[in-house]
Amino acid sequence: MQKSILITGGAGFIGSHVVKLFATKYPDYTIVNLDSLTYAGNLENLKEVEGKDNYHFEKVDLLDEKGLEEVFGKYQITDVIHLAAESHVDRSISDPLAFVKTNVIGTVNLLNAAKSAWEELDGHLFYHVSTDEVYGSLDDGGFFLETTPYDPQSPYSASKASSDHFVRAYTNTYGMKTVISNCSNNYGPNQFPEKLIPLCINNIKNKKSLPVYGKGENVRDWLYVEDHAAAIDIIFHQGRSGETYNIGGWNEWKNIDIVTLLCEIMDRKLGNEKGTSAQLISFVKDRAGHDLRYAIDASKLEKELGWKPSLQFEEGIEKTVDWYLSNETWLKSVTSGDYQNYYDKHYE
Ligand code: NAD
Ligand code: TDX
Repeated sequence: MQKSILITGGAGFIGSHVVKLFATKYPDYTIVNLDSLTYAGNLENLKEVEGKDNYHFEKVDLLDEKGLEEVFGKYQITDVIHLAAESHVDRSISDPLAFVKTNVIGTVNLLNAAKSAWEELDGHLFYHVSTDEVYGSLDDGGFFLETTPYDPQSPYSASKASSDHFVRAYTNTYGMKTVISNCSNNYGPNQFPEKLIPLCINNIKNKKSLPVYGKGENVRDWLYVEDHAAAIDIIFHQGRSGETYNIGGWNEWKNIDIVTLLCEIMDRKLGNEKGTSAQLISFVKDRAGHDLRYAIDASKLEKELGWKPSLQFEEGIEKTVDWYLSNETWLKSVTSGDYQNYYDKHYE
């Protein structure tokens, strides 16, 4: 059967890299990007594939059951890669219900649309892209394994954990073929500047303070976004149905060390005197319920499917800074209007 893949959230950060990879690498596949274009969705992220014969965009909300059904019918969708979500932890703290709606109800709507469209469930795959945050916080050392019990701590991670459970329930109850991957923190081009790395790059550029939550001691495991997209490609094609795969970069950093590194890189690139940007660092009120440490053990994916991160962090972060510095129009457009309101309310 000719593949016609529905990629949800394809106008967002990670989704746009997945859409670009699939539409370019697999010209025989039909790629349908379904996205409601929230504040985080931006068709500018997809300029490279716009106009390609095998690429289509549908502006549909996951809460619109009829709209989902129509897209499945119109393109005879054979498989789903589901990335659309509300993705920012801080926003989930101020508006948890929005996360229940999109991440939980939206995912169940999508599972239902797939189940009704696929008369025979065999031969179709529903791939759910999830996060390491479902496992909770590693306060006493160790790594997250695929068998680590779920222990979500924020409204965001609780909503993602719930959606993972629904995906598994559709396999167990209805026999739908599904796969889930849980990835660590992504960074790279096109990330919305509410997240730590692009927020700091943008603020250094504009000589604004760099808000570090608490003491900056929290640890995250960072992966370049194209390496995540490459892992999704491998898991989509070779992953075993019903399985979970953890994706991570073996690359743990304390927040304060990342912010300091960004200051050093930006000083060099902007021709500033050493130490200029570090003066912008400001320790602010901690995030409520802030998870201390995430760290992924990605051995299963590496051993079973042969995936490996391709970029060292130092190289990836240079590429990322270069991208933001040379895409000023993109950065300006996403940081105007609503972003300013969000920023002022959240940080001032
Ligand atoms: P993002 O916020 O950049 O993009 C989300 C996209 O989903 C946007 O294009 C938005 O318009 C769309 N969307 C939101 N609500 C929708 C709705 N109701 N209907 C249709 N479209 C909707 O997110 P991201 O950082 O690219 O994350 C993508 C996925 O990967 C998410 O499921 C997230 O949980 C997961 N994830 C992200 C990271 C990370 O570090 N960013 C790490 C692991 C997993
Ligand atoms: O202004 C800030 N100051 C700060 O100290 C922001 C925005 C963040 N932080 C801290 C909080 C975290 O410890 O930096 C760390 C990274 O924060 P985010 O970029 O908001 O990412 P995080 O909360 O770790 O979640 C991300 O990784 C997992 C994504 O947003 C999720 O979608 C993904 O599932």
